[in-house]
Amino acid sequence: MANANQSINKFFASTIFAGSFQSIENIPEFDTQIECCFIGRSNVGKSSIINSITKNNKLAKTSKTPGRTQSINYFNIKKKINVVDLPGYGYAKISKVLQNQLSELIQSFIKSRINLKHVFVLIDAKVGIKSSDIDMFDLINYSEKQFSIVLTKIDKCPKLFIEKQQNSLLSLMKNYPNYFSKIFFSSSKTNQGIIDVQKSIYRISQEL
Ligand SMILES: Nc1nc2c(ncn2[C@@H]2O[C@H](COP(=O)(O)OP(=O)(O)OP(=O)(O)O)[C@@H](O)[C@H]2O)c(=O)[nH]1
Ligand SMILES: [Mg+2]
Repeated sequence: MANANQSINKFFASTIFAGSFQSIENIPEFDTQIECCFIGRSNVGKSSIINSITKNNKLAKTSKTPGRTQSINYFNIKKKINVVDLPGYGYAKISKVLQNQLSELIQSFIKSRINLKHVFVLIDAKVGIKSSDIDMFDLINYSEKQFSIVLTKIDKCPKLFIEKQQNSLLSLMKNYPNYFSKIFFSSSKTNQGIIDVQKSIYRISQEL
């Protein structure tokens, strides 16, 4: 087991930044075709989880202030898979125009990326599900993409509370029987659950 985890860490340690794009049209044709992405409300920990899975705190830019990531950021792992960090949705403090622009960008990304194999939807364990998350589940479902949920920042919540969140999410996921795969539990602070997300991405990278 320790060896398996070591080789997983080695795989992720070779992640490189592959570009930042303001629009879908600007994304080049990469040699690496397979991709997966992290989406979620602003400040949920999308950029942080990229740094945690790659064990490189300088890779993705994180911030205490919501609305940090405003472009589409590509990270390439061993020419096998691209992992994509997207802007957050549902952040009320930026202008309505920018909110709509970012939301359009996320939506068109999910709809149009043919080789997008898996969408990880991040939900802050303490905050739970919001209507903007449900809009995203509907969009992913409509776009016929496989997805998982990652409950983030579990270091901030008691175990029982996390179990409650899990149960209500599982009940909601009955609406998405074809595309929902599973729930992950993670903390970028303590590294809990990060190995499970790594293994999942590794598996996706090996799919033909
Ligand atoms: N306690 C705790 N804090 C976290 C965790 N993950 C992220 N944070 C903090 O949450 C804040 C937001 O993290 P980001 O990774 O920038 O969030 P994001 O989803 O990329 O945010 P946007 O790019 O603005 O949409 C930062 O202050 C992080 O340090 C976690 O697992 N536990
Ligand atoms: Mg970010």
